Amino acid sequence: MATSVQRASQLTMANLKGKVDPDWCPGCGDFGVLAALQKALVELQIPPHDVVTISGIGCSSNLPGYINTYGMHTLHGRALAVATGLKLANHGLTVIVTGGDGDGFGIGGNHFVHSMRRNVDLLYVVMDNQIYGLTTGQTSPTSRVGMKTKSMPFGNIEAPVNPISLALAAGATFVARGFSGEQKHLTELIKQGIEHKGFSFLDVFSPCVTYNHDNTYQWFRPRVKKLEDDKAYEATDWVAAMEKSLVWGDEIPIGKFFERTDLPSLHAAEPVLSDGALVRAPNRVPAEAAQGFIQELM
Ligand SMILES: Cc1ncc(C[n+]2csc(CCOP(=O)(O)OP(=O)(O)O)c2C)c(N)n1
Ligand code: SF4
Ligand SMILES: [Mg+2]
Repeated sequence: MATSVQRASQLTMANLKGKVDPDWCPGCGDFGVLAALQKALVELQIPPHDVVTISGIGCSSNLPGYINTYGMHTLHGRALAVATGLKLANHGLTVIVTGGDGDGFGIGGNHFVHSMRRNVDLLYVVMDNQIYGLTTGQTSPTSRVGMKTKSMPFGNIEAPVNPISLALAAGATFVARGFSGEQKHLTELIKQGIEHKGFSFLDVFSPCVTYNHDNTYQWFRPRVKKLEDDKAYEATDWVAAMEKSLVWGDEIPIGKFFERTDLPSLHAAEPVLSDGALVRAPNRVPAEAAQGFIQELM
């Protein structure tokens, strides 16, 4: 039985509450993602000072302000680049990147592909609402063909990105899909993604109740089917995962599509980091030279 001292040091949901409350629209799917992320950190008992939450720009990208961890709200589409630098500087930290479909698959598409190819050890959670929410309802890279938005009032004419197929093709070593309306399931996927050593990609259906009237909770609920309920499905089979990633319609799979654990993450493959985290390494630049650099940048 835990003593009162042990209990006091236990991480709780209250410890992870941010200094400001979310200003998301009532009913926004992002509330469910934030709650699942906090729950996952509590269940894994990872202290807030060991976690950094990094985002780009968008409604979803406001998340780091609403959780009590270290955090950075960076530029539109640039969160993964910042997160890669951070992980290489201090690989002891748990790095979680959050953002939207526009942020991650549009303007940030290049970083998305290359971070997966490099197997950077972080969890990337995309709150995929198939629309640009923050900028009040334009077509995004995951909007369905025919969807009418402010930027395409006669209907979207562009084929959407399939984030799961793209992640598999780019070499992500953990690929999953969740739904904000399936809290327990989502929490489990986040936990697995955090614990995976390498790039974990988690695409989450997170309905925008204000601007996307096509892909609503009511639309998703009868369609989402958990991969875990299919006992024959093996998440170690890349070809099977690729086939599953193409399933979309009356049935939409959620859950873990794929995981492999045989590849080193970027920091583990980097010989310079084999002696420990860069931030703890002795400074190899002579003091005078360092002063020179600092002066130049001032
Ligand atoms: C370089 C740059 N281009 C465009 C914008 C405008 N902008 C801000 S958020 C956003 C899209 C947001 O959509 P998404 O990433 O899907 O996030 P959501 O708001 O839906 O959560 C855009 C185009 C910007 N802030 N910076
Ligand atoms: S506009 Fe959409 S994505 Fe943004 S907070 Fe409102 S419901 Fe959420
Ligand atoms: Mg969006």
